[in-house]
Amino acid sequence: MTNYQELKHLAERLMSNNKGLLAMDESTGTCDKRFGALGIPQTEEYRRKYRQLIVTTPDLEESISGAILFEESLHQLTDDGRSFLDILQQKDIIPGIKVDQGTVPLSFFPEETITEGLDGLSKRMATYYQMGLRFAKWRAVIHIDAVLPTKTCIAANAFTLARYAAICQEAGIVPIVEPEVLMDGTHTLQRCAVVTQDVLKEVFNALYEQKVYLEGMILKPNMVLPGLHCLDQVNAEVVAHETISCFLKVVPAAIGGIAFLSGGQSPTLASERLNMMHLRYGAIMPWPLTFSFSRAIQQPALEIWKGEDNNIAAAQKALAYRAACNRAARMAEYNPTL
Ligand code: 5MM
Repeated sequence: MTNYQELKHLAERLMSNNKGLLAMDESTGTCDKRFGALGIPQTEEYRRKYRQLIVTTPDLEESISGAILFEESLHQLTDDGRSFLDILQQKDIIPGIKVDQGTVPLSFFPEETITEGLDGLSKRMATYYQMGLRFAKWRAVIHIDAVLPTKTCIAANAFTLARYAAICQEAGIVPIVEPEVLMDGTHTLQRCAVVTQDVLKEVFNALYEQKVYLEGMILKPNMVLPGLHCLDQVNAEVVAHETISCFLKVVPAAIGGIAFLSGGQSPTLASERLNMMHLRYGAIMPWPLTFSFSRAIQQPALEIWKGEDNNIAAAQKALAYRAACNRAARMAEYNPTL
């Protein structure tokens, strides 16, 4: 029987002490792209070395409550034979797992995608729970322009996200529900606000339909932003205002929390915008609000490391620093000059 209290408690732990989540769940293709751009060998051994660098970063646990892993990392060991899972647990960082199996074109809607991975998921969940994993993540990707996304795409992805979330909770695992409206494109901030609101409304309808326990789940959304190539860029005040206004309309107060993806924003912009949301709206937000960044925490460290052992310590400092910046942002204390 589903243990609702345990789910709620786990979600609270993930959101506690002003900490946030570290997404280190890049699939092999994504890792290859990021390594390739820096001349790092695109091999399993280098992915192991890199993730070893991350999990052994001193003081990471000061700012990070949970780490999202890619399946491959569940069985990887450090040079001295310790499992990544054990290291995270010893640091009191809750290990989680990306369980979706990536996106494919949505049939008859070639410009849009649907995320796969529901088949056999209940069985996989039981195994993950036994291994000590306590939360999971599933990402739906929503393309945006003047006409996209279609209603069909939103509905299909919302249904799939809700079905995944229900399967997680049945197994005692907290679902991170990630509907990502992409930042790529020339769309305006207002268009992103409309689409994000439509998507979230549909996602929460589907979650209700499938009886997902809101207190035992975390939403991982995009911030409301103008497209990367929109000529009309806006400051952090405007982003904070539009994002919080949008969420207040459609995100139930009952959920365990909100943890943003960074989506290709620079590390400093992502921190600055998170900071502004807390500074201006911290007193009225009904949900705990934090970060679940991958690139906005990892990118500076990856650029320092470049696959070289000599650079590990400096890369770890950069990683812990970006994580600490985001914890500060959650307290409205981020200052980019620190
Ligand atoms: C949007 O991507 C998620 C958050 O990362 P950013 O903060 O960099 O936007 C991230 O967790 C993503 O879901 C994983 O890296 C897995 O992505 P792929 O594309 O490899 O499945």
